[in-house]
Amino acid sequence: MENFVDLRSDTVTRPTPSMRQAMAEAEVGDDVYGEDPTVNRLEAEAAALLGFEAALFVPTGSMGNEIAIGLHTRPGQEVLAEERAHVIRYELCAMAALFGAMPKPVRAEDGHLRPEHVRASAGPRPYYANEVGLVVLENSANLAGGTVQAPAEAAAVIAAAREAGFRVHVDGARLWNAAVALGVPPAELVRGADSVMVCLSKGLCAPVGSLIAGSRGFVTEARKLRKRMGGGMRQVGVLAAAGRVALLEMRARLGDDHDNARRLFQALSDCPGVEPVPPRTNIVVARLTDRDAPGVVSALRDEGVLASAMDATTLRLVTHHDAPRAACERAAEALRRAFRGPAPA
Ligand code: TLP
Repeated sequence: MENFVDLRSDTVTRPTPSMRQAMAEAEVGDDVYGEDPTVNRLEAEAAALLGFEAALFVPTGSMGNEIAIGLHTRPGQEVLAEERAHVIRYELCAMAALFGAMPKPVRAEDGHLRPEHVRASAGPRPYYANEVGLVVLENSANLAGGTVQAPAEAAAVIAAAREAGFRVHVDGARLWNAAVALGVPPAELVRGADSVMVCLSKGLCAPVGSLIAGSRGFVTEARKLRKRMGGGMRQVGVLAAAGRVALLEMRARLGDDHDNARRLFQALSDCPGVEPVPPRTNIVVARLTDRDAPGVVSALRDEGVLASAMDATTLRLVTHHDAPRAACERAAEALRRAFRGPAPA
């Protein structure tokens, strides 16, 4: 993939030189015994940054989301989320397969649930009607085009969920991008929620790792469930060291990725048959009106650009640290070339 501009995802980012150095020098211990000082530091720093009592290092964002779902629901309950949410589309039905929970997908054009979506599932109901246990918010909302939910909007939907007696988990895989785009501290986006999952291994470039944060009691239970799922790790300070660099050094530059996403949006806006969503963060999603997305992905590949087809008609490009301005400008030119000429019949 060396000669390609790889815009499939920000998950393709590689650890930076300072991460590799921190990894080589990391102080470690057995984290199942709670004795890895680097992990303990990372967890404390993340909890403080997110405004929660405690946090837990987990191998992946998916495991973090599923641990939260497992702890916040009982078997037979529903999980209310926007229909394109990662927990609904990309976690292999883990909530059902592992915890007996059923997704309750609802559509919100910009990917963000509103209080009315929550209220529609609340209130008195006969004992034989399905019951929601948990609301999952996603900020930024990946498949909606990296859209962001501002603090007041998040607070309103969280308050509605509280009033209805539902728990709230935030999938903040890219909470950092949302916070930078909105110019607010990350904690303001999750205030009042029961838990949040954040990723270190996407735009922040760490090789591995996510965190879930919540109350001390939640994190105690999360630690047990992580172990039950086979996620108890030993001298994992080697990875947490890269995660600390991610948290401390890599958030400040995310605005560059957002600028580059706007450049790609401009290029796509000039292309026939393409309806891109104006990006607020590092994700550009476009609906294709007269071509199929896999065909466009392969035409772009021939031009040296890697993109993703999220479904038959949705193209996604994600900007990140390893695709700097010049690479994104090349990609913008490639987009213009790929869409030139008539659409295939
Ligand atoms: N998203 C990946 C793919 O799985 C789609 C990507 O390329 O965007 N929540 C959100 C909102 C995510 O976008 C992702 C990864 C996850 C959770 C899961 O994180 P991992 O891959 O660490 O399990």
